[in-house]
Amino acid sequence: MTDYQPIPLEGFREYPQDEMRARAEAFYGEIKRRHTVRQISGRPVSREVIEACLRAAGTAPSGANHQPWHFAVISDPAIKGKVRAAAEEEERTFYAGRASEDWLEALKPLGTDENKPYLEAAPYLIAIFGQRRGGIEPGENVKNYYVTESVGIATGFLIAALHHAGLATLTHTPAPMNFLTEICGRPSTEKPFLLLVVGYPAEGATIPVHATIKKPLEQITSWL
Ligand code: IYR
Repeated sequence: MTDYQPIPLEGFREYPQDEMRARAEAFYGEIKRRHTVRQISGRPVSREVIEACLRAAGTAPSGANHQPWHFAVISDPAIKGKVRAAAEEEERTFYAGRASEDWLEALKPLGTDENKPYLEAAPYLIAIFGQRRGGIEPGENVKNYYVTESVGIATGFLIAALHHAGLATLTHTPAPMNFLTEICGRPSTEKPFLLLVVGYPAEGATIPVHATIKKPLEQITSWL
């Protein structure tokens, strides 16, 4: 690892107060239109757009800047089919009894079940992995830190970037997700974090009313 070497901060932009306020409100206005979409169309999406969004995700802060993430981008219909089959198998046991009564109760307003047609319909599935070991340089094998936090933040960036580009996403977390390691050919030092389904919303796509309820500021903050 190289020693500390400072260079000037160049990208930072300061805005006049009015503009700062307007930008903050504008961002909120845009991000609040994001919703998880469970009806995804098969309409193709350009790979360049996905690449740009992944580059944005890759700028996320991470423990010791090790960037402990891997994004396996699946567009091959045969692989999507395998993912769907494996995910639905897990989900069948989940909905048939592995999930607690409380959990199933909590899911009712979402209207989900064990059928996951979007795993085949969507143009892209992005399987996101956290790397327990790695480092920055290719081939490095040092310990990574705050892996879950880092991958979570990068995933947040990715979801925001895709929404900003005009695409819908669905965060899918079949439990357990170990089948993703094998299907994507990832090493056992990586842990599947989440499967992101990406595409355009299907014609007439709906969302649950439940999803529109966002806690007001007073409920999610305290100012000390
Ligand atoms: N993985 C299941 C169940 C599920 C769990 C939660 I927590 C959700 O917010 C949504 C679904 C499924 O995908 O159906």
